[in-house]
Amino acid sequence: MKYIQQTLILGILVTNAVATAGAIPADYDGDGRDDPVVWRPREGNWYILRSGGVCRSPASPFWIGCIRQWGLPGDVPFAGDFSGDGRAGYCVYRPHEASFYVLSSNGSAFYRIQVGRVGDEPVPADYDGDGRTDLAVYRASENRWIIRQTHDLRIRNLWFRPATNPAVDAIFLAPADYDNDGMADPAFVIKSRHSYNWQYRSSRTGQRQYFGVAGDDDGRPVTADIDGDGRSDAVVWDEVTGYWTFFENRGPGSPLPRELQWGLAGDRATAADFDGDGRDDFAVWRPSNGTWYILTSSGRPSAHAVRHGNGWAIQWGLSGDEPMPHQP
Ligand SMILES: [Ca+2]
Ligand SMILES: [Ca+2]
Ligand SMILES: [Ca+2]
Ligand SMILES: [Ca+2]
Repeated sequence: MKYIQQTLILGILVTNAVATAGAIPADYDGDGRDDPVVWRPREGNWYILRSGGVCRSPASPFWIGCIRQWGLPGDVPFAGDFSGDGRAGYCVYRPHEASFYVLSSNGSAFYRIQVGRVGDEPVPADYDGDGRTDLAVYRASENRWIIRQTHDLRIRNLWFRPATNPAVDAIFLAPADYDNDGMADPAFVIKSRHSYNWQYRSSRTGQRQYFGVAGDDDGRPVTADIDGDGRSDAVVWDEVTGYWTFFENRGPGSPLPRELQWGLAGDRATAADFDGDGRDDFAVWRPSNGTWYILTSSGRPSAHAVRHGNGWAIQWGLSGDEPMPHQP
């Protein structure tokens, strides 16, 4: 019996190491590969296309995937690992209550927690680096990040504002781990005059750091670690041309930005590690046909998918759904 328990513990550790490789926890069935998910606002249902594992409570089998109800119309769904077991759980933010509703992946914990006040913006991520997603909001009027740390259940306030210029077109909130210390860093993406400038507050040094890419006017940032080095990278998807522009954030000596085309106007872009090789894969979800188009970094197929150009396609979802992981 002792031997079996040790094996199980090792199994969990291995799963953790793989499942947390992507920038956002999104492996619901715990097989080390992230799972395409759509959230249906009118039902509050999560539809999980499980990549290999089984549907474990609190989710139930649904066709080739799993289903779980969590949330109401008007909520904003977030992926995250709330129990630290390497499996993604269920979280929605309800703006008019300034509250998060969380259901952990094993169903053992469900709770509502208010963080900040109405008008704040939700920015959940693992800021204290304990492997569990911390509920957090950003209050723009005070440049304040309000973080409920999971390791001690205390509120931590951080002041970090975007450094802007008069030409700024848009500011996106983009917390992720950019310096590879295991702790998410408060971050913004500043869009101005064909450039996308990432600015983050390093959790290692407390200093503001910058990197970015050039791009067209119709871009949206995507949170992704595309080379799997533990540092989130600069990724922009152009909503008109379907071009991805990406820069591997490796500090001094980083390679030049590159681009490739994947997706069409009207698609929704996201990224996760669908093939489980530790690198996030570019993906678009097409509302008109509910189909995921996934360009896996290994070239191997994502679960249940059929060949589509250089990548893979799988129908999962209906028009009006929200593809997950949620992006800035
Ligand atoms: Ca999976
Ligand atoms: Ca945490
Ligand atoms: Ca960090
Ligand atoms: Ca991958």
